[in-house]
Amino acid sequence: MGKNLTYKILEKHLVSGKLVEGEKIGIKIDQTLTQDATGTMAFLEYEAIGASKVKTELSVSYVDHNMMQIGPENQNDHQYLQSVAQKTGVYFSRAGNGICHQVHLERFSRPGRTLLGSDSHTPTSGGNGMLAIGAGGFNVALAMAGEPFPMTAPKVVGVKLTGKLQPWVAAKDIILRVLSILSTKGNVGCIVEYFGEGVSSLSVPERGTVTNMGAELGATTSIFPADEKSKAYLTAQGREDQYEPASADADAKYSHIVKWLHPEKDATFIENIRRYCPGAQINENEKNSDGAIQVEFDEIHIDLNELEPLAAQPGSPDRVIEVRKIAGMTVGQVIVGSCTNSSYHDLMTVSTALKNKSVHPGVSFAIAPGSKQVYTMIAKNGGLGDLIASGARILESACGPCIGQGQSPGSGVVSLRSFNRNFVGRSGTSNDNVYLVSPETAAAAALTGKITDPRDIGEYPNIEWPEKFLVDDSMIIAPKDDPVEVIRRDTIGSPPDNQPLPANISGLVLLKAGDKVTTDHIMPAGEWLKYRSNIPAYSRAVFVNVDSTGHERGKEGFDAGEPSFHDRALAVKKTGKHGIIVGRDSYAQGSSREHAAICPMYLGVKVVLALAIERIHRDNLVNFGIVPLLFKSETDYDGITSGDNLSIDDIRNQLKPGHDVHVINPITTKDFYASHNLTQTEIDWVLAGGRLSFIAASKN
Ligand code: MIC
Ligand code: SF4
Repeated sequence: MGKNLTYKILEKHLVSGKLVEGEKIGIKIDQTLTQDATGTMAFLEYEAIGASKVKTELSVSYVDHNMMQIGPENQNDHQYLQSVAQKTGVYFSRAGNGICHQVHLERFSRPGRTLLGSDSHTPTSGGNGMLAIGAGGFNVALAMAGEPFPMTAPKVVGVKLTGKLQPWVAAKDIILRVLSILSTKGNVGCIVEYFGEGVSSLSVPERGTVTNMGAELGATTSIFPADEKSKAYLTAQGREDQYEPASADADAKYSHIVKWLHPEKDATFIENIRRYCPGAQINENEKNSDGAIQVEFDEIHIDLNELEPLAAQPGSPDRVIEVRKIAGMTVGQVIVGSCTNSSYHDLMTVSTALKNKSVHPGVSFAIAPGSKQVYTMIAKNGGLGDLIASGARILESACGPCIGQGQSPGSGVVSLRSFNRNFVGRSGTSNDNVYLVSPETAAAAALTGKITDPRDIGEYPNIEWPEKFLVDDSMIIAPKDDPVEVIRRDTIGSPPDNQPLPANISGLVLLKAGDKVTTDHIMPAGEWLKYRSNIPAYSRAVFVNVDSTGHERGKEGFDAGEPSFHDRALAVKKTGKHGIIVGRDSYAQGSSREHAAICPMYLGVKVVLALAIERIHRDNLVNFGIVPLLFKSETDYDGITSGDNLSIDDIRNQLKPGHDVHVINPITTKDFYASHNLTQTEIDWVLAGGRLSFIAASKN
């Protein structure tokens, strides 16, 4: 039986374990990337474990998130990162050089290699045949120190592409279609692999858009083969010597996927599985205790000829709808940028569509090119001038509005963005209304002031890819061998510190949240982002926009009068009790930010209990000594109320691989068993109070 590309790359990088679906394995990491918002903590941790020069083939530290510089914090972080990169043998991409994923794809991605990045959109480089995985900063610090990356040998979801994208239909529409089938839930432990003749019509940056937003599926990563298109891309980047073909065998097998979906709540996903997965079985009679039915399929098939412009409606990237079905809605803001869609092709398509025309008077239209390379090229060829002439607001090459760093929309204003996430409030406006669309659909709305199917605005620009990109790496500083003094100013804190797990948990439920809590809910970015290198300061932001019953600020039921999570948690900590967070399905989806574990840890949280916890967050909890427990049924979740006391007696001995943990509510005397999927090694880390404490204890 032939092998898929994922398993071929894993096989070459396997350091420990058996390469069998579901088994725990360790893989060698060839490259790492960090960005400034997660990187300061990652480098503080790297220093704390006593590592010196990195052991990877290549590690790059980017500055792209914390760019506003209101107060001294951001530049203090930048200078710390630049100096520590020099000291540790890491390349440093300066502020202004572009968004980490776009720059990494352009300048460093290599087919067949592995990449670990402290950012959930690291899979962007999967567009160039890499196995590129997002992780918490501590895992990346360990990879820089030469440690293998622990993961579960994945299920591989095969997505077969046929045909060719039609005018005005874009790569963004491919990934939105995939999200409309797989949803953001239930894909933990999967890698999505694209194959089929339709792949060859897509350029590497287009593939990068698809693998980038694959992060929204909650999958480990997504990957395309490396082929003639990859060779042409690397040649145009002056890196033809780094090309190697990488693809699945012709008779490769993909995994059999089984999902549990709710017949009513998940009706659209079930319908799309029926439509796009040949031979799918919808086992209506196979119901679990929560009323979900079993859905099985082998491959997803998407005919690019038939694809049409799509949009993700506000709240979640999987609320996908055809653009024509929402056409006519008044739009107040349009932004093209972010690591998903800010390539040369994206910007030139928009610029050509807007050439000699004016942005609609009701629309605030902004662009943020993904890299200095893209920016310089559109500046030199006149594309930027056309955008300025049309009325576009020009932003710097950085994450910017994607993470609530400026351009927050007005209350309830419809904002169309070429980004990858539209969680409520992420834009910086609590009652925002953000739709995720392709740059093509964004351009159409910028012109008409309404959601518009781009196929209705006229001739398609058909931008040619350049034979040579403008290569100028002067903003990437190579590490030096000379001794370097690390610049550590007063706003830079210390790496997190924790105590061993107590003998008994005597806890209080600080928050009972519902489904799909994102890391943006746990640790908001926006105005708080500048505190990433200072845990006490940043911990004031934990769940700051959510009340104890999980209601979001700006939504009905939100109790603005109750003390903040931070204050409630510290009050509980003072009494000697432990904090517990309760979540439902898909807890902590989204970003890789390990602060969503570190700051709750700092506030005394010892246990997170949920129906399902997303992969990166689960690993972050373990790394920082918080026990990730799983409800075995919705009834147990339903039985808990915010403010409940929960005890776990003798937790240190109860935690054994494959053994359930007994949770007691001493007041209602309701008790239940919760499961976990920790290995013995992970249990040892949790018992020590996290990996930093574990490493420190093993040195003594
Ligand atoms: C995001 O898109 O949410 C971020 C900001 O890039 C995060 C990383 C972070 O929180 O710093 C991510 O995707 O991992
Ligand atoms: Fe930056 Fe947004 Fe991409 Fe995250 S998703 S790396 S914030 S552009």
